[in-house]
Amino acid sequence: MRRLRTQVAIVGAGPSGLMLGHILHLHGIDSVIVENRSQEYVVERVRAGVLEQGTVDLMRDVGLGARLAREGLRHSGVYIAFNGQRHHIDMEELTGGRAITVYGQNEVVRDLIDARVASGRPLHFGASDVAVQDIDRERPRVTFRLSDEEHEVTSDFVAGCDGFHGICRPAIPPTKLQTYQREYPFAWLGILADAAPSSDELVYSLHQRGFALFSMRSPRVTRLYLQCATDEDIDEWSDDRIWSELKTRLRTADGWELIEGPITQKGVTPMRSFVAEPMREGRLFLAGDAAHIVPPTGAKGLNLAMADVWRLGSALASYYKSADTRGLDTYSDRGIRRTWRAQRFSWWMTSMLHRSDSRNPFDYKRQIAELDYLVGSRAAMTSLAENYVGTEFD
Ligand code: RFL
Ligand code: PHB
Repeated sequence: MRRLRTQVAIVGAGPSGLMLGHILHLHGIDSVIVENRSQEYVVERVRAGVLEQGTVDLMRDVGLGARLAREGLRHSGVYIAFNGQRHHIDMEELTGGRAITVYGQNEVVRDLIDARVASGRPLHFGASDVAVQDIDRERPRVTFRLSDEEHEVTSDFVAGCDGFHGICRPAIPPTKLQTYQREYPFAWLGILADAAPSSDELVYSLHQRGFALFSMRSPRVTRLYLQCATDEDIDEWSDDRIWSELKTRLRTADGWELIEGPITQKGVTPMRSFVAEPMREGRLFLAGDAAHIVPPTGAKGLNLAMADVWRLGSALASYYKSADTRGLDTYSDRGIRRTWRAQRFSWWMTSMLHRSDSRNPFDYKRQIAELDYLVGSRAAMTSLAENYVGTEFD
């Protein structure tokens, strides 16, 4: 058995665990990061692509803004399409200068792993049997197995950054945790294609046949999504069928057309809303997807995770600097408030843009009326823009 001592034991090397480790490092606080997957898996996993202004600012403030500034694609607006028309929402103008940046979650993770390696602090991939113990005691522990050797990390605090299917949230006794959730009767089929983006900004579209989203990763790579069934069999979607469906759902009367290219990745993503309250039990703090899941239509998941670890990192820094526990004591309440704001927005975007009951045309007509109001009202567009670019981290 190898015994290690650290200040903060971090479970999970996704964006939240890695960013927390980096913030702590900048404050001279020691941490051990334990991840059950391989480094390659964590880096290659295709996920989010839209960074809020607050996330971009955080990357810059922690010294990781250079590649993001060079390679990230700043978008000052977004398109909403319905009834064959595309409507532009100028988010930058409506929010007094805020915007989003397209930069793959893979790239964020790559930058964070490079920074961790450069710091020389421990980061263990491929751990098995990860478990947390004694979260209500002075010295909580994380145990795991690495290359057949047992490890035990004794810490002051444990950060549960291990995503929705992790082991930290279930370590909290069910009597102390309240959960709220909602499943949606549809999913997303997502693809990556080696094709130049045919629009300079994202296009969210509601079509009679369902939702479609045009996004991108770089000047050479397009990312696209289609609403599909929750039990959709990806093998029934040939590349031709995917392109044909995307073209049908995204075509608009202004002549805008998709540029096709070889599909390099495809997958089906379920949609759910989930909140666990509180985000803290004893010396265990939950952050990111371990505490909450939003449907991807609002592009909020990664950004919520970043807001969590920004708060947690600052709270731990105050604690170690001056024994000030106020940040730790308010961590959960502040996070829950932000989470419900993001839930509300993500639910609203999702329900406005997806077809949930194709047999009854009432909802579709109502959704079209809502979209029509949205693109015709500066107040409504401002509300969307403020939420989409994200409020300041608080
Ligand atoms: P992650 O990324 O799930 O990382 C958790 C890490 O913990 C590891 N882990 C364990 N480690 C040790 N022991 C265990 N027992 C463990 N169990 C799990 C996992 O292997 C993993 O490495 O959570 P984190 O760090 O909180 O980050 C959250 C984000 O990944 C997530 O919210 C976003 O990807 C959501 N999301 C989007 N968010 C946005 O802000 N903008 C977007 O445009 C956006 N698009 C998306 C998305 C998520 C998607 N999918 C696939 C769910 C698009 C999609 C399709
Ligand atoms: C993406 O590019 O992957 C993406 C963009 C916007 C969303 C969700 C995902 O709302």
